[in-house]
Amino acid sequence: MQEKNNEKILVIGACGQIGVELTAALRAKYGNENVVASDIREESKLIKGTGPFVILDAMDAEATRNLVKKEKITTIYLLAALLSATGEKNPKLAWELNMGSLRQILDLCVDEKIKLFWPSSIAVFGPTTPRENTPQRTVVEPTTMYGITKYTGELLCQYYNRRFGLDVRSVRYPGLISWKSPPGGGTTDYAVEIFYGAIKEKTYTSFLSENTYLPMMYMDDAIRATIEIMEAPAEKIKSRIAYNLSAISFSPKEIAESIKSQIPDFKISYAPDFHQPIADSWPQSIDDSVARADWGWKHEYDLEKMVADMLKNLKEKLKKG
Ligand code: AKB
Repeated sequence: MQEKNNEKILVIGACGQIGVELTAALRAKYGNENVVASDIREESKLIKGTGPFVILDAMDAEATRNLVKKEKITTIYLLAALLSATGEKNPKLAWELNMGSLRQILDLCVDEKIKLFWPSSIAVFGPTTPRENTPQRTVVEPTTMYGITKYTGELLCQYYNRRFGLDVRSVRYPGLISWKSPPGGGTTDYAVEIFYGAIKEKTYTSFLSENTYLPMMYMDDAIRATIEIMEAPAEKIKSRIAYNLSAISFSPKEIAESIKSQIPDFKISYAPDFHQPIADSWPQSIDDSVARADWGWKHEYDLEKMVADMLKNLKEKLKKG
């Protein structure tokens, strides 16, 4: 159901894995014309024709400011980023894009009194962090450039909130699993690729070893969490450092077994590569009790429910071609 209010939203990075689904969810809620989608890439066919779209480089402060003023934007979701695996291939660009976009948008949001969502990640944690049920507040020494940008970003967001009163909110996404739009450049991407392999070829070679446990979440839960934290009353957002967010934790072997229960002749093999040390530096599971207590976060999808939904929807999508 559409909500009547004066929200005018800008999604930056709207053609990425999260962006296309978040844009669609926000448009369904706030009205198509009230959600401006933007990306440096051409418009994704998944959102084409559903509302306004603008080509925008998230590092271009002047163009962003002009757009925000022209459209009278009240809320920004800044999703443009280089993820962990791509970030290790190009650490300089990861720093420039992830930090450059955030800095300019934080300043813009202060000037124009805009509310901001900026995603963090489990990548803020490192090998010295407790790996199981990682608490909200713990040792944070990331070893990837992506993780370094995410933790620096968290500190910046907290600084802008304390210093300038900016209403900026953030969560630490785990690996996100979705069928509508593919992920790009993450260490957790195997958990999406495996479904394509299972449906198309009944086989998949995992770039992570069989017992590599990582925190994961189905996209439906992630989108709901994003909108819920943004809609929560400000007094409930007690932490302006990103909230731990959790749903499922599994290994390649476990997800393969779950897929096998529906595709019995599916076979998985393992060829760990440069992604493995990144995964090994991250937590295996996350304690998100603070998000649950502060703004009522609750996940809906467990492994079985997620696998069933992925297989059903991805099979239909691939059939349509
Ligand atoms: C990645 O693997 O880089 C991302 C993340 C966990 O933030 N999916």
